Amino acid sequence: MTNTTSHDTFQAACNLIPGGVNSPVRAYKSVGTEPRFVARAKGSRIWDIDGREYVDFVGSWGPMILGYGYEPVLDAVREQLELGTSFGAPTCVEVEAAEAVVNAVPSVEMVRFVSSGTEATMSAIRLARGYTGREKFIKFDGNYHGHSDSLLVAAGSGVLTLGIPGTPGVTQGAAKDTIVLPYNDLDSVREALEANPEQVAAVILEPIAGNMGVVPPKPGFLQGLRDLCDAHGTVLIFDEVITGFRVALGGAQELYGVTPDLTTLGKIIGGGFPVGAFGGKAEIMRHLAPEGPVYQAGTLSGNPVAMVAGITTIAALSQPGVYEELDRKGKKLADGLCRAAGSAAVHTHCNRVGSMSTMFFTHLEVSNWASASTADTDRYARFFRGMLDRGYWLAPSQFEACFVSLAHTDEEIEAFVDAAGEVLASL
Ligand code: KE4
Repeated sequence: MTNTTSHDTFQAACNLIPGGVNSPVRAYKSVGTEPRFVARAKGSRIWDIDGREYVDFVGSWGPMILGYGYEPVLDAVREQLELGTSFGAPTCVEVEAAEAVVNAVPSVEMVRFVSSGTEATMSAIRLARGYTGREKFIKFDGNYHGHSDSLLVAAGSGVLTLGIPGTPGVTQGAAKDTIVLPYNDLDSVREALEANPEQVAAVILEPIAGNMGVVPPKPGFLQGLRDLCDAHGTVLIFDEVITGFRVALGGAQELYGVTPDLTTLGKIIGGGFPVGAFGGKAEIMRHLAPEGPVYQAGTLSGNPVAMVAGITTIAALSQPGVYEELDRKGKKLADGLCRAAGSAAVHTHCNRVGSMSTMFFTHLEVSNWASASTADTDRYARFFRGMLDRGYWLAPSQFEACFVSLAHTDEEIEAFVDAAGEVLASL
């Protein structure tokens, strides 16, 4: 591989990898420019192969909450590498990682590790179906739970109609049991459960949405779902792949005081290595093979390198004051951005929870997909390109979160806000 520029490498990549990337959002299609290829990262900074330096607010889509190359994580990984990278057999570090998750996340009495968030949510849905003997489940428009077939489903014509395939390759059969409802709309959930008595295995949601941009739950929404699921014998699943260990050590369920039956995790618990997990009530989890009849498996599940990275990351996040500091920095960034947009007379709406936030280019309050989708994505693309040129690495989509890490300094956040003010004024 002799290419030295992002442009040349991208051209070569496009001949070898579909779209030149291994995950679509990385191709920068929605922001109208070519992707920058990363050389390295450290702390809050990331460098591309062209030698350009950026302050990063993507954090590998969430995992890098401590900053890149956090030394204790690197030390733990180096030690494990010498012992072995994968055995396909049980190891003590998997038990230690399970204990760390059980101790931190209120709903989790038992946990199973997998290798991605997609595997975690796919498995949690199967487990809920096996546990209840029911086939339908409810998800919400604008929530993303990875790319398993039954979750790649678009809303049907009416809120009570079953889902339709969200992409070619997903069959009607795979989509027919998925009900897609508006986020933050408790009445639609009540209607769907009453219209499908004793048929709905689960309700799955992002307790704080991150995949339509950041959209917090409306007051009462999460508790309302808890009450409805209790009344209907439906399993409540919080997909905390983003929010787990992000907004609190115990995730959104700790922050809002609502406990689901199952929780899916990923990103942060792998400390940058491929990992996912699903856990919850022991009574439900014990239905999983080999203890119970619901099959689920994985060659690299509980990979020891990912486990030690996760254990070390969770230990660092367990220190006193960590989430207060993340919240302070997240507030500094989001408030600064909103002030800058106001000064530039650009209509935006900012949503934030802790160190995750999104500035939507719309004048509407954003509380679901219908309002999020009114955002001016062309204007976001121009903002993105302006910030990239000024050395700021943002999510290449309006409908993602901006993440602050413990490594970001106040000075970096202030400089970011100043640069944003310049770009916003030029839009
Ligand atoms: P993975 O299979 O990508 O590890 O996780 C899927 C997933 C599940 N649940 C939630 C709430 C998620 O946010 C994700 C994946 N997040 C996206 C970014 N929002 C990953 C980035 C990408 O697709 O490249």
